[in-house]
Amino acid sequence: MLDTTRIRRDFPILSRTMHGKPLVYLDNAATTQKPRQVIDALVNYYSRYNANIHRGLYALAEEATAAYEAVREQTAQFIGAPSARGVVFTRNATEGINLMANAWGRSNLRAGDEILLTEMEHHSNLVPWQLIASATGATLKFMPVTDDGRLDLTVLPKLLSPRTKVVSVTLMSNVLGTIVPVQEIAEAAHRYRALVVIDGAQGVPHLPVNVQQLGCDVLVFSAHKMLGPTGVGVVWAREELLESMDPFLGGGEMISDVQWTSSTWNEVPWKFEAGTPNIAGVIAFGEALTYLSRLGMEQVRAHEIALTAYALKRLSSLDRIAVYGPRDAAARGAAVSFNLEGLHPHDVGTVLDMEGVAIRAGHHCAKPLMRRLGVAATARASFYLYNTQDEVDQLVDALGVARKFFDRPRAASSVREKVRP
Ligand code: C6P
Repeated sequence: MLDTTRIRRDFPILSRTMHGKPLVYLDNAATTQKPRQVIDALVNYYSRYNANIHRGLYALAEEATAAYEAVREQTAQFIGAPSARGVVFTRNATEGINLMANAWGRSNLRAGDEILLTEMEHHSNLVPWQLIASATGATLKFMPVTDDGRLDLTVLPKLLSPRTKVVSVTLMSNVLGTIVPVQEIAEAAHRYRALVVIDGAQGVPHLPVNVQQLGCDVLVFSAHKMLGPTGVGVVWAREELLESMDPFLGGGEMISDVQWTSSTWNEVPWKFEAGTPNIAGVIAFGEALTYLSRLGMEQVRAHEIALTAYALKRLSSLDRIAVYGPRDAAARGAAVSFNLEGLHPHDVGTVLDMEGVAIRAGHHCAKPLMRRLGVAATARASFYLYNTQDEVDQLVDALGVARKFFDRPRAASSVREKVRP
């Protein structure tokens, strides 16, 4: 069991108040808070060994390079990758998927080929594929979502064919919380020799992940959703796959030699890291990985299952509420979307904010999924390792305040004017 009292002491922001109330931060699917170990690592880098990496021949630069490259090793270990040479640092998960869609898609997709996605993808795992499809003539197909928010795998055999060149799926939905059986999908896709890309932006921060067990070719995720700083993403890909791909971005560091009219490329993974990377961010991400590994991802997962089960029970007991996604906490992650009947989720979010509770309200960058669910937007509470049952109770109490507030017509219209002129 996680000792949340102790954990919370590591997160300075969690002792803040908002509008005079203790901050209840429940927007972890958007970004998580940072422990002081991560914040200290940023300060320490800039105050003690700030230098550009891979370039300088002096000790300071070597220190920075060693610290940066050590996090590549650590990242590989964290996801069970066979070697750090498959780990590429990007700005975020979005850039990672764009890297794959461009660097792999440009030379491997042509008219008549198919890209298979799911109906629960975030725009980041949809728009890059739309762009490369329109550039190459490939087409997009989608695995459907069931009414209870799972993937309908019964149609997978019909969707896969020799035309399927890439299957790119989320490991966990940022709206429904659904955990996708990517291992099963990867096995089926590989029978057709399709490339399997996993969007781990929500999955990697919350589940124990081993790329060799998942059987994927590529795993993409963001540091900022797992205690790390913003501006750091990871693409892990099989080394021979990276070797076979042309670069995505051109510039310094990614070359072996440059002539006036042509260039040759650096070895992987550096071939994909053009320009000065987020050195401080990557080094601080190492502290986030250390923090998570010290707690243990199995423990993090167990904590979130218990908290999600409690949240689902409390939310479902409210009147006039629709809760989306699987009801079984063991089949889902800790992002819980809901709507209070008759209330716009933005209004709910505004009243909750006044109560100190931070949630996200909107389409969650998953507009096609919103249409599939028949809604324009949802409210979403998403939990992490420092959240507690008390905070779930505060969320539910704040929802009660919102309900009461909007059930009084005059008060409701005045807040609506304030929040949505
Ligand atoms: N979802 C949310 O509030 P970036 O922005 O590149 O770090 O992550 C993109 C991304 C990709 N895939 C999934 C499944 C995601 O949930 C996200 C980010 C945030 O749900 C911000 S929109």
